[in-house]
Amino acid sequence: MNPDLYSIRLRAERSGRHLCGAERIAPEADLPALAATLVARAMTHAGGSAEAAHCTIEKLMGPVARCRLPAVTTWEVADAATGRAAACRLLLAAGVCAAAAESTLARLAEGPAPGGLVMRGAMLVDAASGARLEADPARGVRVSRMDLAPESREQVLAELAAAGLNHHRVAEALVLAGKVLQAPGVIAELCWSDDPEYLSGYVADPRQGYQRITRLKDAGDAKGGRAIFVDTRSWDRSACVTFLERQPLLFDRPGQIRQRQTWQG
Ligand code: WAQ
Ligand code: MG
Repeated sequence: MNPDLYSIRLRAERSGRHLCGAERIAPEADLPALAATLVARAMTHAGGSAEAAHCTIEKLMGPVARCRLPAVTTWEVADAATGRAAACRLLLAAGVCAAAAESTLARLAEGPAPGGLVMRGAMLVDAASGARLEADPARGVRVSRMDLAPESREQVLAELAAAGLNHHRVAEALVLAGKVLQAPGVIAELCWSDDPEYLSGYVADPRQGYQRITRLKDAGDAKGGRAIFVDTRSWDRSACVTFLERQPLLFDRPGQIRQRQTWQG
């Protein structure tokens, strides 16, 4: 019998704005220590320490599905401009049209929320037109209730670390992308961090998996975000958003991890 599982989430604010959010899925016994870890992260964030933080804990009813993480590829690029060109190419290969890929890259670079700010969640983008579909362009869609499976967490993290993927951001982004790729109607995701010192990002799609790009912006740039591209021809918005925001999902094994490769323009 597996123990009951809980979703624990923390979101933090500073100067009246979203600063960061983090979440885990864990058995009850782990919650006190996890709450401390999440609070510590919010108080030592690169964007300054949190001035307000909200922690939510919620018991997950019923069994939670387990699945495999996406395959990982790492593309080495010389600079951010090459990285963005690579991201554009990978999005086209995933079925996103050129205008949608280009306009979305430009929006992430400018800050996709109103006023050129960073969003709390992800943009939803029509892969055929580039139109934004999220109800609230400041909040976007928050992908939530996903984690590594508690019983295999250490093993999966060790396997990622053995392949040189030991930054906590990689594991977290891989889990998030793994969930995004299973949402109905999603054909790709594009992401880079809003952390001014974390310059890598990724394009993910169901066929190629999680394709890391070593540089998508320059140091000191605090803009970033996520875009989830959907095929609207047979798309059920509410099914897609409900899956992304609410359906619990755990990952209990890594996908294939490919060797680092140099991107040849
Ligand atoms: N759901 C939807 N969007 C989110 C979520 C979420 N749960 N969390 C963050 N975002 C959006 C939000 O707009 C943030 O500003 C943006 O993504 C970036 O978030 O080396 O660390 O947590 O393999 O700063 C990529 C790892 C790291 C690349 C990305 O994003 C690699 C990262 P951050
Ligand atoms: Mg961040």
